[in-house]
Amino acid sequence: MNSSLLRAAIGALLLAACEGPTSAPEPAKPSAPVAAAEATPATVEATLTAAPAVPPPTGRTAAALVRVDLEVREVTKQISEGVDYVFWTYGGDVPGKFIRVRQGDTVEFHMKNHPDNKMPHNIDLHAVTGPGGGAASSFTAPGHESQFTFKALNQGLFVYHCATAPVGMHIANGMYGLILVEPPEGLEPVDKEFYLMQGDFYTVGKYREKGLQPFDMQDAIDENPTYVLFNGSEGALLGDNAIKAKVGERIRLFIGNGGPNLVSSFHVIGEIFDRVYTEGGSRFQENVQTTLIPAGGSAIVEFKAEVPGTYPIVDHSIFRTFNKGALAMLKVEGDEDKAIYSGKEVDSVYLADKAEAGSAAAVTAAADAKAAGTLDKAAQVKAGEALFAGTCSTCHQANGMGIEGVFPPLAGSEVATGDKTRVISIVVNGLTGPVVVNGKEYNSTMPPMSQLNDDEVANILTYVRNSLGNHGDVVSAEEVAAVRASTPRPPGAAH
Ligand code: HEC
Ligand SMILES: [Cu+2]
Repeated sequence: MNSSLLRAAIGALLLAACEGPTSAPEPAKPSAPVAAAEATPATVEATLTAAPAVPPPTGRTAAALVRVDLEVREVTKQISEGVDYVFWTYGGDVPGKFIRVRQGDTVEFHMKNHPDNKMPHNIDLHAVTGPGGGAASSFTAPGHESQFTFKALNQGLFVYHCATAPVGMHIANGMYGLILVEPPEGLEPVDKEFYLMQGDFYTVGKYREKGLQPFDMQDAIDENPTYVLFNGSEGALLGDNAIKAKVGERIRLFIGNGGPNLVSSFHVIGEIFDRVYTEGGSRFQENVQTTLIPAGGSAIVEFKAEVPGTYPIVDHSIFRTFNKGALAMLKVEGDEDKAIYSGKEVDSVYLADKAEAGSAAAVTAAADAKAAGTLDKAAQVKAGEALFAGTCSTCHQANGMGIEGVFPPLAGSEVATGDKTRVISIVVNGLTGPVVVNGKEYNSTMPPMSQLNDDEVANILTYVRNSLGNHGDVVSAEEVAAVRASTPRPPGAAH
């Protein structure tokens, strides 16, 4: 089954359902006597949405009794292309369902723990005033349901999360979400609202190492994540899943940080936040570039889309974006405004290997074929081409011709097509000093590319040896692993 396709389809459906302009709270109907409504508040079922969709405004001017039904599911899903992880979720996805209520509402909370689950779970909502935020009252064994009630005393954007021991592990597996308590008068209407939540993940395998990856407790204790992600999967908000808006629209992002460990330096490349409700509170700061979101905290950011283009959404602790997956995209469509921006697209600089549409699919196809034992040269070349575009092409150029006197060509290069061990070693360990390529001398430095995993190096080199005018053989991940194990990395290189 193609889970990313399914995901995209579900995302599109949800988005379509909630994309309309949000409306101001409707005035109370004259036929509803206010005094009576206060005595016995109306009972309403909360509309819950999966990210990036946000439920519509409550539209109410009086308190209500709001029923929330949330089911915990332990599910195996994709964390990165070709990489699976067992997530523990509120409602089937990471982050959990978005809950929207109004200040003064009484919330009747029902939590189910699906019978197929293995673990007990509970919920601590930061919007609750009371011991444990509901944690003790909501402790639920698999196949059971529990219920508790709280009054939403304070307005704001609050995180909720599991607080069952080991707490860090439950959160690291994706057990968090957001609950918005609207002010009595509602939030100012905007054109688009989206739900994003950052989290850090810890796997036994390296970043993008394929297959089902177990949780790594030691890395979690050391606060050394393998992945830092928006909405629980690398690519959850990339390509076709990007959030979308039109020029002129006002956009509101509800952003949470589930942690468990890292604080987020939340930033949208190419935008300035007109308003930030820092830490999800009721006051806003204006004209902000980057806002800090604590683990177990949130922010509401608002801005207007003035110029069309693709806007990368990142954690500006930037290695997390390029090497751990903390990247989402906002696509803005509409007319250029050359007075604000000249119009030259610079997306590829920031999007690296995500710039090429469909590139990830080729990498997954190769990973699937490898797992099935049917990997062939053609699949490796395809995957390698996509990966080459995101790493090697910066210097050796997309056509592999290099730049004379600076970066040697890989096309027609004897080194690139020669001894396998040597060329693998150049990629994982780098190269410094004079080399002669196609009769021209180069004397520079290529940094080690050892952050790439064995599959990635194998596919890139198979591509290099079989295209760009070269005709050669296949390089396997096992051959890369052998060279990695038997050669020393220069100081400072990734392991
Ligand atoms: C930051 C720029 C840069 C990047 C990125 C880069 N290289 Fe290089 N590469 C160089 C330079 C510079 C040299 C020549 C080094 C010297 O003068 O000793 C080189 C040399 C080489 C050589 C040996 C010379 C030849 O052309 O046969 C190979 C093979 C090679 N690179 C492959 C790759 C591959 C594959 C990647 C992507 C995984 C890559 N390089 C990424 C800059 C880069
Ligand atoms: Cu839990």
